[in-house]
This record gives sequence, C-alpha cells and structure tokens, in this order.
Amino acid sequence: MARMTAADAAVAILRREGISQAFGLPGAAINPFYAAMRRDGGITHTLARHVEGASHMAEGYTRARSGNIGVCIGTSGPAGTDMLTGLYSASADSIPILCITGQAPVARLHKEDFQAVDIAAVAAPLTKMAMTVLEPAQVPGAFAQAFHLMRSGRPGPVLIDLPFDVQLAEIEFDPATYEPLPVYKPAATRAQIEVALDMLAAAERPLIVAGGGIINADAADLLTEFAELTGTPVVPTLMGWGVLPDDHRLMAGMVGLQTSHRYGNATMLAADFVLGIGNRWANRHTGGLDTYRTGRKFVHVDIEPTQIGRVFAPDYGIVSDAGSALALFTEVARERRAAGRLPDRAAWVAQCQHRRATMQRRTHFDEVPIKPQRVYEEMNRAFGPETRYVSTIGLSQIAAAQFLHVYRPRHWINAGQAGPLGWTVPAALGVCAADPDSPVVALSGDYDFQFMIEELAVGAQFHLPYIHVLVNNAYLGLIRQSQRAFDMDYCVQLSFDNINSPEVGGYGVDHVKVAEGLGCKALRVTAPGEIGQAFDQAKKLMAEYRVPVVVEIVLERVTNISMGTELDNVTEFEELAARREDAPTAAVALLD
Ligand SMILES: Cc1ncc(C[n+]2csc(CCOP(=O)(O)OP(=O)(O)O)c2C)c(N)n1
Ligand SMILES: [Mg+2]
Repeated sequence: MARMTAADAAVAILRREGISQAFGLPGAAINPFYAAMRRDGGITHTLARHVEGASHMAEGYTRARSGNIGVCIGTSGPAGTDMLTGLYSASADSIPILCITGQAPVARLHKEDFQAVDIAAVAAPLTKMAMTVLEPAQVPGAFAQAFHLMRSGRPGPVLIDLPFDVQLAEIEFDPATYEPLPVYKPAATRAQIEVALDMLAAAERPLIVAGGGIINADAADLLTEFAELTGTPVVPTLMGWGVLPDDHRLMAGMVGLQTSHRYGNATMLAADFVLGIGNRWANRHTGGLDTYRTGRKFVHVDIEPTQIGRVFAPDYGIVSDAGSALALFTEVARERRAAGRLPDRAAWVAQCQHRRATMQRRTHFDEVPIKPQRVYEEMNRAFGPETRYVSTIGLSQIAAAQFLHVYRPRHWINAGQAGPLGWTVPAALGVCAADPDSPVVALSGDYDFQFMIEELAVGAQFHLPYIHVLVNNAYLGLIRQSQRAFDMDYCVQLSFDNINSPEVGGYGVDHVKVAEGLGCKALRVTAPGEIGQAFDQAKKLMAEYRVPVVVEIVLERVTNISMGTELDNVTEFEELAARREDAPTAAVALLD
C-alpha cells in the first residue's frame, strides 16, 4: 500500500477515471491539490480568467466528446460560488462535470474563517452530490462515488469540497488497484418496447421527438436506423439537434416557440402520435400543453424515472437509457419488418417533406445595416458539416436554430435550459480543448459576448483557435423584443458614443479593440456582401495565429425574430421565402 496525501490520491483517481484535462484557477486553499497535480504531471491545466468561465469550459469539454468529463477547479469561498452557474447549467442540461473546490481547515469551518462558505450546502440543489470531505480517508470513496453518480442514470454534475488540512493529510491508498465503480443505467424490456411499437404501428401520423439523452447515450446512429426502419419522421429537440443530419429525408424540423421551424410546428400539429426519447418536454418546445397534446398520443422514454409524468402524463412511459431502448427498438422493428408487420409511411413522410419544402423562412436580405437572417445564410455557405457550433441564448441563438444546419451529434452545443449569458466564449474554449481537430464556430449576441469576454485571453494563451461570430445589434435584443408586450424599450440598450472609437458609430463597445487587446484577432463587417470574405479571412487568421478570431457583424438595431406563445401562434415578422433565391441555403430544395 502506498502512503500519500489525500490530494495525491484524488489526482490519482482522476487519472484512473480518464481525466487528462482540467480548467480552473488556484488560490491558497486549493494549493495542496495543485501541488498534487504538479507532482502527477498527467493533467493539462487551462487557466481561466474567471472561475465561472472554468465551469463552462468544463461543460463544453464534456459535451464535445462521448465519455468526456470536464473538471473545473477553484479555491474556497468565491471560487465555488462563481462556479454555481456552471453547475446549474450542467445539471439542467444533464451534463456531467466535476467541480473541485478548496476549503478552510475542518476545525475552522464554523468560525466564519476567511473565504469559508458552506459551498456543499449552496451547491446541493444544483448537483447529484455536493460534499465537503471532512475525513481524509474518505477522499478516495468520495471521488469514486462522484464518477459513479456523474455517469449513472441521468448524468449531471458533482461538487467535491476539500478542506485544506484534508488535502494535506496522509492516507493509505493504492492507485494501481483502484477501479471505477460500475455505472447504473436502466434498460427497457422487450415487453415494454413491444407495447410502444404497437402504439407506433397503430398511429397514422407518428413522430419521434429525439432529445439530448440520445446524444448523451451516443445513440444517434441507432435513432437514425430506427427512424429509417419504421419510416418515422424525427423532430430533434434543441438538445437533440444533430441526432440525424439536417438534410435527412426524415428530418421533420424543430418544434417550439422560438428555436423552431414553421414546418416543424405544422408537422407536430398534424401528428397523431409522438414517441419521445431522451427528452424532457421543455416548455419552450411544447408551448401550451393543450395545443401540444390535443389529438395525439404520447410515449415517453427517459433514463430518469421521475421524468416520466413530470410535465404531463404520457399514454405510456418507459424508464430506459436511450441507447438500450433504441437498440431494442431497432431489433424488434427489424423483426417486424421481416414479418411484413410495419405500416407503410410513405404518404405521411411525403406530407412532412412537402411542408418542409414550402414553409421556409426568408434569409436573403441585402440591406445595410445587415439583417440577421443573412448572417446565417452566409454561415451555411462558409461552414461545412464538420463544424461544431456553440451558442447560448438571445435572438442570435434563436435565429441560429431557425436558419443554421447541423449534421452530426455534438455539433450543436448550446446551453439549453439555463441559458446563462456569457456561456459561449468559455464553452467554445472547452470544446476546442476537447477536439482540437474540428472547426469550432461560436455564435453570440453582443451582450452574451461582453459577459465573459475576458476568457478570450485563455484562447490566446493556450492556443485554442475558433471563430466567434458576434452579431452586434447594440441591444439586449431578445429582451427588447419581449418588452414589446409592455410597450417599452427600457434598460435594454447597449449603445453609446465610444469616445475612443468613433468608427463604431454609436454602437458602444469596440469589440475589435477588446478582442485584440486580449491577444485575439478580430474583423468587423458592416455590409452583407462582405460576410463571406470575412469568414474566409477568419479561417486564414485562425490557421496562421492559432488564436480565437472574432468576426463582428454589425446588424440593424431592431429586428424581431419569429416566436410565439403557442405552436399554432408563432408570429412571423418578415415576409416568407417564396422562391429558392429567398432561402438559398435551405437544407432542402424549396418548392416555388
Ligand atoms: C445571466 C443572465 N441574465 C439575464 C438573462 C436574460 N437574457 C436573455 S437574452 C438577453 C439579451 C441578450 O442580448 P445579446 O446577447 O446581445 O443577444 P441578442 O438577443 O441581442 O441577439 C438577456 C438579458 C440571461 N439569459 N442570463
Ligand atoms: Mg444584442
């Protein structure tokens, strides 16, 4: 048996659990852990500029690759509270991240010691486990349990808080014989799958709603195979976008009040049966439940037992990991097809495709200042199917979901439920750290970009190159649009006359100067015809300098993006596409 500090044991376990990358920043109370990382030498550490940034980097890192777990590290007190937003976002989106914090020595925890906050209590509702480890010999068990919980059932984050003296205390631990604990994932039974398939077969106009659980389970191929076998059109949720390529004939469009397609909503309203897999009936997907539910039956498959019936009672529920459910769905569907027992869906699929080909929104506008729709058209031209998109919230993200194309799982990486402003820069850096070989394109509104702009320096320092498309309307655009209901335009303007940069024309912050000041490259575009060249130029700069490249696109200040209150009550603000030239990069050929 080897004798080592508890911090050494913790780092050894991280390594045995497959961790080779961490994001964070040291402080006095976590120095023993940093000393243990230094001794080990096997964990690359990326130094964030804000601890919240480290937590979102960890999220991006997890989400980029199957099996990844992002680790974020901070000291006691404010470092832990800074990371709460990352814990919230990760738990809301079912993303495992491990947050490690330093803490005051055990004997001083109740003495209001400097930077001693009860972070485990504060983080409890945001995590699957939040624990201040009071006994050094418990450290290995706490870490083993953390990995077990993060990977089991509905994935999610864990926080481990390590008092200073606990980190330094010596314990007996044998890294060589340490084994990760078994992972628990419930699996559907054949009888359950048969019932769901009977219901699917009995329907006339069925849909699959494919959620992020399919991506977490790495089961996009199985989903595509099952949809093809049964001829069932697929509605990906925002978290599930990419489970099948956007140009697939069974892609029915996204559904919802904001990040949705006109044809997606129309197809949902025409359906009589919905099989939801690894989804959670998010309110911005369903809109009002009466509209969403009336006239159709629902089967819900989810790994977390208490998700079944949480939002509404399905006609049938199955507790299962999406991957094992889909493996059985495809197996039984194959048998039924061989026996001639699968209904022909050609007519229903053709109807869905027709809606898709006739209900596109217009993207081609030539106006100066630039209309946002044009930006996504140019992005579709410039960025291929290998691109991983990262975004958070705002009109920018909503329009992106309406107009961009995603072709692969884990290529749309979006803070879905929590939507914390500032998420995009650090999450994109986490994605780059996880996958340096794929092109990463982040998308932010100006406010999201300003929230954690300092993290660009991390990209410059650690050579994490990506393209950041910044659509600048000098507004809290989404909130400005929602304030129309209050007949106001109040506290949402980001514009001012910048005394140092008259060239930004009253748009306020000079993002190009800030980005350059942080060691990145940046370009500004004001005319639609220049967007494509700017993207080309950005790719060259990124390859040459290996740093983030910001492409700021100066938009018209006021644009309203399609959204609504119900699936059958989405307001369109622009004329719709009538000809191919109106939406030249639509993923399907537009019917004139
Ligand atoms: C931390 C946080 N505070 C407030 C909000 C509410 N909110 C959502 S979008 C938005 C404005 C976003 O503005 P911008 O990033 O410029 O995007 P735009 O809508 O203009 O495209 C705000 C304030 C939020 N999501 N997160
Ligand atoms: Mg804005």
